[in-house]
Amino acid sequence: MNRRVYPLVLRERALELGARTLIMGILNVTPDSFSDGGEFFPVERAVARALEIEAEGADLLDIGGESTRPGAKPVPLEEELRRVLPVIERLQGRLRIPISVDTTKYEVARAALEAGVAMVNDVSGLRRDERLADLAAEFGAALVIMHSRGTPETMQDLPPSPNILGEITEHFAWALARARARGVAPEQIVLDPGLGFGKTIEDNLLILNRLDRFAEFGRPLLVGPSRKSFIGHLTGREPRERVFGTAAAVVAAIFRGAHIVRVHDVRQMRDVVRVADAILRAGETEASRQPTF
Ligand code: HH2
Repeated sequence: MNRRVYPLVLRERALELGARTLIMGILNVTPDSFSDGGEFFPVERAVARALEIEAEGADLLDIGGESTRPGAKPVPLEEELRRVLPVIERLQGRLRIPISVDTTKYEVARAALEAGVAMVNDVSGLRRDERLADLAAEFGAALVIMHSRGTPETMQDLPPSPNILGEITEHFAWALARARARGVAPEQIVLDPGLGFGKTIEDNLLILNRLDRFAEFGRPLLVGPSRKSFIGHLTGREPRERVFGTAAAVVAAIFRGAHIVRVHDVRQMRDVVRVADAILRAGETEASRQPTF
């Protein structure tokens, strides 16, 4: 399979997505995240982990202050700001890789952009507040539009979707139109089917298996399988023990066209991605050697 190459604009930078898989390293500055809860909560530890994530080979750093694990309670605005802003501010000028803020709140996204982040990762995919698109347009920042069923608080109580791929496709079409209407250029947008967000185990597996169908939107794809519960279900392992399961999902995603993988275990996934990318490229070279008739 040939992965399509796209430019991605992140404020003053432009990245070429698709020639190799980019790694987005996760930094959860929360006391209750599902897989690394509390570990990086104090500011100093969060900053140290951010620098380590870059050193381990991440291409992007995603900082979040609100846990989105199933059943998580929403975090008040002031608290979310108190968690993420000092970390973003302390990282200015200390990281070479672009920073993304994982938030659904307008005020948090604005403050993070003013502090220098280059990307807004909206797990509500503009459903919570379309003004996140206005911010992406105003700052020229990249915008991740993710699909979620319900909110983290409610998503496990929803009945399963009768057609998860159709539901995601419909959401992408809607959100892309909303983003365009609010002045966001296509080159600023990344799409993410939102593994684990109100999806059944079978849904998550199907999304990975059919990821290539979302190529129809002509935008790069981000996938976040890292340590998620469908991997726990298949392996019987606790979140921190899901590194090999995550690796399998990362390779599958790459072979179905993922441009960015969002992971906790950056050091390990760097090797996984390198090998998978090399195999993918070998396939492409082989295809280009075929005689044409
Ligand atoms: N998953 C989580 C959070 N943010 N953003 C994108 N774009 N895609 C994802 O799949 C995604 C995301 C949930 O994982 P994690 O950050 O590890 O946990 P928590 O939300 O509990 O902090």
